[in-house]
Amino acid sequence: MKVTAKAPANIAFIKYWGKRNEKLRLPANSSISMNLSGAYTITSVEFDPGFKSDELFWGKLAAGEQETKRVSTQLDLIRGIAKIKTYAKVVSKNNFPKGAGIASSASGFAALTVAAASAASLGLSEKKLSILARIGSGSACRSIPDGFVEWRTADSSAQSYAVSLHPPDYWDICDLIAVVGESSKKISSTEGHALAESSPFYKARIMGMKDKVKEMKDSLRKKDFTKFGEILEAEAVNMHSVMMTSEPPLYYWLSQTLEIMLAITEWRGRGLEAYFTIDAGPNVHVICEDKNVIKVRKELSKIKGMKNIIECKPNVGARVI
Ligand code: 2P0
Repeated sequence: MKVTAKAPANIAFIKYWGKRNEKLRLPANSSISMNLSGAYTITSVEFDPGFKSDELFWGKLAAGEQETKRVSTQLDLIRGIAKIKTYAKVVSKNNFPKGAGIASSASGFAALTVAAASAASLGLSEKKLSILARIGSGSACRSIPDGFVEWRTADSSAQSYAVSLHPPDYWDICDLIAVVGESSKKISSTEGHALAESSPFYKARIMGMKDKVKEMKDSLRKKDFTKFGEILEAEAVNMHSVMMTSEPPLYYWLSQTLEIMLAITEWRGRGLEAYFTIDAGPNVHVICEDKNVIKVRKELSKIKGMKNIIECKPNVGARVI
């Protein structure tokens, strides 16, 4: 049976960086994110008794051995639950650059999990799908539920999954992704997570996380955009401080990244309210209220080296299409 699913990338407001269990991808702390309308993966999975092995394609292009192996491991989880041994052909497409810090593994593993579970005729709950997606790639569990999402940390796999805090139409905010670098990162997020503990700042980061998650949830509940933005920026810089001080250090920013961060601060000084956050890459997610999208876009397009601006509204989670 062949099934196609679509899953959004998500932007973390409170980040996942560091794991308490690497194999199960149990995060060191809870995280909060928003699913994105403008950045998604569409994946089809076809199980066929005639196939001799799992095959993965990026559109028409056959994927490399390592990527195919990671996808096969995820399919094994689904096959284990469905009690089948059938191999699959997987065809996946993103509408945005892969591996450049725009959460392609999140949308990718969420779409793969939903498509494969459905193709194997498993009627799994959102919770179960989120747990399975998490084992494929941590941040993928947040691309399963709708809208604004919390992924809870826990000691056991069965307790660590993502839930929707608010639906997509809850808040009229927008994420303008300022794309300044499109090349794949040299050190994967999985490798990066493993380095987090080597930073002298990591312990302090984790100690403050519970309060920060609570404050972020409060600001969402109150729709307090200023408070939300302050927490958002401080959190992004906090995570990147850990990245830059790990051994070896991870520098994800380009000169344009800092240029945009400084520009946003300057806009606020003259009354245009927007805030930044940055994942494991050089691209800057600029969050503003809908009423300011046109102005923010105009300011962003003045910045040299801007390759693309991807406009994203809050979105639903992964779905069979
Ligand atoms: C996040 N990132 O919360 C953080 C912010 C990047 C920076 O989750 O090893 O690809 O597959 O579980 O999910 C990127 O890490 O790592 C990530 P794995 P993942 O969105």
